[in-house]
Amino acid sequence: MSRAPVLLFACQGVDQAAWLAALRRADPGLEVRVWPAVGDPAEIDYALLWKQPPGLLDGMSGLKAIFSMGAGVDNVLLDASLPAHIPLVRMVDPSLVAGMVEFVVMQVLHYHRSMPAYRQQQEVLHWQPLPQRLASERRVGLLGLGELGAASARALTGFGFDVLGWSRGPKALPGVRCFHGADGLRALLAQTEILVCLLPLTPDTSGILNRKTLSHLPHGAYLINAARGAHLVEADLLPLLEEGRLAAATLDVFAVEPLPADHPFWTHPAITILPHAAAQTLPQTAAPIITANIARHRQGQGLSHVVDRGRGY
Ligand code: NDP
Ligand code: OXD
Repeated sequence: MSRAPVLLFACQGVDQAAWLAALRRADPGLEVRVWPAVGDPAEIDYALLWKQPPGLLDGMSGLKAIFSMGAGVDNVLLDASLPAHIPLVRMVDPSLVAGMVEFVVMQVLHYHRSMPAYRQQQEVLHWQPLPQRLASERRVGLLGLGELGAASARALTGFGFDVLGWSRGPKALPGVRCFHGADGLRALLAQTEILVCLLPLTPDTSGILNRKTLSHLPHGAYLINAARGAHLVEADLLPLLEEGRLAAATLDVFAVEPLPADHPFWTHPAITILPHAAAQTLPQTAAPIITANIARHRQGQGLSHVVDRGRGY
């Protein structure tokens, strides 16, 4: 490729100006075209996608790699016409990982230190210290031990929590009780007081947070879903809260986003809602990661963080 490489930018719901400036800063030699101003489709070498319209890459005969702006590629893969032979690269960015670790630690501490109960007491002007538990006496279960799950596990063990983790294959992480497979999931859930979902959304994990699985949790457990809305069977959540199986839930992601105004989750006192903001891909750190990967590819080296299409993550 002797001409400047061309990157197609087709990302919805992001700060486009900030991204274009960051990509320009990261590699002034990269030509960035913003969809739908594609020009000659055959000239597109790389595509950066997020919630792109289906069929967008049709006719891009020179395409060499597809980049997902997010760590999760489920929305990019929704496009059935996405060329299967072109490598799909997901976002792995230490800043994104740090953002998720902050979020997980914040929410775990919120429940561990009884903040919902103190809030309720404040509302009725009630002054009453509640029993305080040691972190080592609190069992936190992480579903997913990848980039985000493993880093969250490390941070939580640093606080002294009793951390359990679940992955697809067997894993060994210092200070973490690791489980895998269907039996492993049941064993983890039975011991988990605060459950954090950091799984990719695949056919195997869709709906994994449902009445049957969550009923393995001890009474009064907490749920934090920072992965994808479709991991949770939403209709099962309210009964689980009413029965007390779950004491509260923090949800960052939803089956339909933005969460519709009439959705019952908005006003439920035991549900904390965030607008898919647990950890954002920031252009100032992510753009150089993408351009460095493109540069490596142009030098004939392999791309980093290519998705295994068979596994779906
Ligand atoms: P990784 O691919 O690094 O890790 C995925 C983990 O999930 C791995 O440990 C993997 O197991 C495990 N896993 C996958 N499938 C299964 C299964 N069927 N059973 C058990 N374990 C399974 O992903 P990341 O950590 O980078 O990201 C995880 C997800 O977080 C993303 O896919 C995205 O959906 C979500 N996310 C949400 C954000 C937000 O703001 N809310 C921001 C960024 C990401 P194994 O190790 O054995 O392969
Ligand atoms: C991601 C996300 O997958 O922001 O990176 O959800």
